[in-house]
Amino acid sequence: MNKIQGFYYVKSDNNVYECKLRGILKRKESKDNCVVGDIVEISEDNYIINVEKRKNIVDRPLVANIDYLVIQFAGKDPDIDYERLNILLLRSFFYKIHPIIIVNKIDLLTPNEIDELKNRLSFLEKLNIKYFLISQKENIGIEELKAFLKDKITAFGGPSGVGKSSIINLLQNEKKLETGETSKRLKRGKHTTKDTNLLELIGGGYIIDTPGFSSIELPDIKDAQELISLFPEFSNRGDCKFNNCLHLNEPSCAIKESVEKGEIDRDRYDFYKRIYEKLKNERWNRYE
Ligand SMILES: Nc1nc2c(ncn2[C@@H]2O[C@H](COP(=O)(O)OP(=O)(O)OP(=O)(O)O)[C@@H](O)[C@H]2O)c(=O)[nH]1
Ligand SMILES: [Mg+2]
Ligand SMILES: [Zn+2]
Repeated sequence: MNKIQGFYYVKSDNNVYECKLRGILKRKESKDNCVVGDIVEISEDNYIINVEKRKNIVDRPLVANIDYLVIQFAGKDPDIDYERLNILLLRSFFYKIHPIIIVNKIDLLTPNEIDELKNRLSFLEKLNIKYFLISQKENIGIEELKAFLKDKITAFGGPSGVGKSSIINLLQNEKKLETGETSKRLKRGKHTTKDTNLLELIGGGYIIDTPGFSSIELPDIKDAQELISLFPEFSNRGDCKFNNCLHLNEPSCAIKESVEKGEIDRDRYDFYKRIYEKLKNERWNRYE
């Protein structure tokens, strides 16, 4: 479903229907009663009569039911920032968007460096997160990526200069995005994508290229238990001695034991502790 000036464009099979919103759905006077990405039911006379429950929704751009968040990095130039990768993962779990990792520019890596990279990324397999090692420049892994994103709504995020616009240009032909040289000295891209884009994929599906998905601001996590829930590898680990265990210094902690046994990645656990400290100091303690 797409919305342009009061009309809603509903795609069904291979047809697009120009629709209006049934009065009862407008009742709320709210801008999010029917948004891009919604799955809707339409009547014979082209009214939207029902909006299905959403699996997620984001604002700026206002889009619902995003299937994947691609978190993109480059193998080199710039190097992968793992802290940033973990923050983007945290954000995708918070917004309930399934994350996918892309490492682009693997043409710049030696076979040894590719092996090291796979090693560093192995924690993703434990989280059931798929990753793609690709090169836009040498056309490596692009077809597999295309097949994976077909018919899905995919948002792209990641630091500047990793080749997001370059990849997106390969996947869609609606509008070409500006790509820039990565500045050697500063290790960041020169031309930054600033505008909001919702682009149709060549084989079906949509891509969203919006700076918001690259943000590394911590989302509005309200307490420690919510933070813990954003670490999927912490679930189903058996019981800690204390049922409100924060998995920090408590005795008989199932999470710490899993870290010792190598079942939970230590870097991920250390990341958890850093974010816990940060949120505790900067947000949760403020009104105590
Ligand atoms: N070697 C190599 N360079 C690449 C590859 N893909 C993109 N680049 C280069 O990387 C630079 C940055 O690419 P962009 O597509 O502009 O990066 P971006 O992620 O969109 O950057 P922002 O819009 O600033 O967020 C450009 O000079 C590209 O030519 C690749 O696979 N290999
Ligand atoms: Mg760009
Ligand atoms: Zn514990």
